[in-house]
Amino acid sequence: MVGSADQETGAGSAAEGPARVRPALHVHLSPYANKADLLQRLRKIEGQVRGIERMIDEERYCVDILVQIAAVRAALDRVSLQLLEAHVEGCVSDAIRSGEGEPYIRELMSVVTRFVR
Ligand SMILES: [Cu+2]
Repeated sequence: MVGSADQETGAGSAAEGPARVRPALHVHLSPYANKADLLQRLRKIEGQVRGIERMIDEERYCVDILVQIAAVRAALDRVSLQLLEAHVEGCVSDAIRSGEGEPYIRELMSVVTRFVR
């Protein structure tokens, strides 16, 4: 989950990705991820990150801080997995059904690779 800043903008996948990019709002259509749930999880993560900031400011014990960082990483991984599942069930499945699956599958493998390195 360590990556460069360009992941935030989504840049880097356009070259080999599908020609038309769907809006992120499609997630509400999936039973696996809905917008409200994702936003709630992210707000919780935001709070956890502020907690880490506070721990460092208060010069708390290093290992206690590291445990909190690991928890945030795990929480972000869960958000990613939920979004990934929604994307596969939604965008990718739709594209395959309409005979345009190939670029979506290439893009999917490319983004999954970012999570395993
Ligand atoms: Cu999608």
